[in-house]
Amino acid sequence: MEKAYRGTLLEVTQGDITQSLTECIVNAANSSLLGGGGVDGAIHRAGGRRILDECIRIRNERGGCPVGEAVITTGGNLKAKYVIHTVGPVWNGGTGNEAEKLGNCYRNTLLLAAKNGITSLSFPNISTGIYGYPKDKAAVAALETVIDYVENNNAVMERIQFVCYDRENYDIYLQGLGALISQ
Ligand code: AR6
Repeated sequence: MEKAYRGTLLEVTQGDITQSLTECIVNAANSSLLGGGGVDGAIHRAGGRRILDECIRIRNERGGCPVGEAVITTGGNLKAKYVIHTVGPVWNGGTGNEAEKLGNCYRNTLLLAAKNGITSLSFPNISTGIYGYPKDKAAVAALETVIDYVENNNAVMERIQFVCYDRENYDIYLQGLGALISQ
């Protein structure tokens, strides 16, 4: 599904984000920036050593990446030229400002992308795997934040893709994007 909105093409797809053809893909990392399982593991495996080397350099300079913030590296061997690594919140029943923290991931990623002249990027469904964030609630935070960014930064991004790995997230995003943009 794709929808043009305020000069940006918003897309929902299902698949493996390491295969995305956007200029940048987003990683659901952890604060150590040293890799892990899930989409983080897949990106480091497909992107190779250069991504980890840059992550280690950033970690040495600023001690990792706090929840809600974002850092940028090369895309290494990926088709994407860049990877933006952001750290989602661990779901704690909704008692730890998780929605705000998750929104910060999407907002800070878009701000960092724009600062680097990136015009197309792909997001995974941050925090909805190992970090246990309920998929429907995570999609609301993601979509509302991205749409708010697009409304306030007309046509800065040409294309923003939501790459869903599982069918449940895919269906949630199809429904969510349709509902939010037809309003
Ligand atoms: N392409 C797109 N989406 C994927 C892929 C892929 N190749 N693989 C998994 N997903 P997760 P989190 C989806 O667990 O919850 C790591 O160890 C997955 O189905 O990757 O933010 C990090 O180092 C889910 O919907 O990230 C952290 O320690 C979504 O990506 C921790 O996990 C996010 O799931 C971060 O946990």
